[in-house]
Amino acid sequence: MKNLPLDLSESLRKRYLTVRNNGLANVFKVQDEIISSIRAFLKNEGFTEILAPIIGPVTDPGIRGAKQVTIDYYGVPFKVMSSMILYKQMIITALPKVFALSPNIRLEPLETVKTRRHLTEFRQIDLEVAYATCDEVIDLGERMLCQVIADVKAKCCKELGERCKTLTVPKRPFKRYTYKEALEILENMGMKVNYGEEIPWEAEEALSKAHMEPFWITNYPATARSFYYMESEESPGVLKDFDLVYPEGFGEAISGGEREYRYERLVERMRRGGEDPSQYGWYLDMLKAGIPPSAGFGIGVERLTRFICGLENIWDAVPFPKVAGIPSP
Ligand code: ASN
Repeated sequence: MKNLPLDLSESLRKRYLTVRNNGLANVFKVQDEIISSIRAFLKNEGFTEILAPIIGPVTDPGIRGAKQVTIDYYGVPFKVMSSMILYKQMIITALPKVFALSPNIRLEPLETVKTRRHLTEFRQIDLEVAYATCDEVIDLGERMLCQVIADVKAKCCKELGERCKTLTVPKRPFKRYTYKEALEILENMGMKVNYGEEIPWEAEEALSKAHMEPFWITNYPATARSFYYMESEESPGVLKDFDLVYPEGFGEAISGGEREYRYERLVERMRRGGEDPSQYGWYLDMLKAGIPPSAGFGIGVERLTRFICGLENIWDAVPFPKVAGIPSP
């Protein structure tokens, strides 16, 4: 890991000066095209864009060591959304294909500054499809990423500069590894990860560096992920879920999967994962009332921008960056 610039805190706190750097204006123009391209792609696929929630009684607990933010909502503790996953399961009862540009807050541990790909305030394009399988949304994710890269190359080559030459539209289908296979590759690279744990950031970055095209890691163990991913019937303890990892060291792009939608199974998963079901009032009431199965994913907008623009640091992929521990505007 390279050393961070000593003046990172200073330069983020003085964003009103550093935001004028020429390079950043180009990044934000590319970002504008990325968002337009995704919207056009998803509308063409029959998706409806909805407005994302910002606060609510509960939010996504599966945020890898980050802390949730709680606010006082008229005497009731409310969470600021860490992801809108629970709400996606609600809205697909009304609309079968939805997406939102969803703002999320996660108070990441201080050491995430060093990964150069963590922000405490970020946005994801979060989508969900009723009755879909993992394979279907994986296929959608591949086509979406290829379309966005093609559109950006066609429309923003000037803003991309040198990166326009090295950025290529990936070949489909992307490579797929199971979590177990990813652990074997890592072991051969001299990085041991114990089965059942989340793949640490450094290991994921090393795996990403060893690839020149994006690739999927599927079927994480239930112990590493949250209760809302569907467990495989054939291999209990293994999830029907996936991450997409960018190549060239850029790391995680997408997380998603098929959802557990059956009340009893979900409560059992919560208990196994150490979650207190009584904290999930409306969500469990909704499952009791009945919702359809679904699958979906979220793709981080700033990370996609970082990858497409070939940026070293995620804080250059957002106008008003919030990085762990730095109280910037
Ligand atoms: N957006 C992800 C999903 O759809 C969840 C997350 O952000 N943790 O599964």
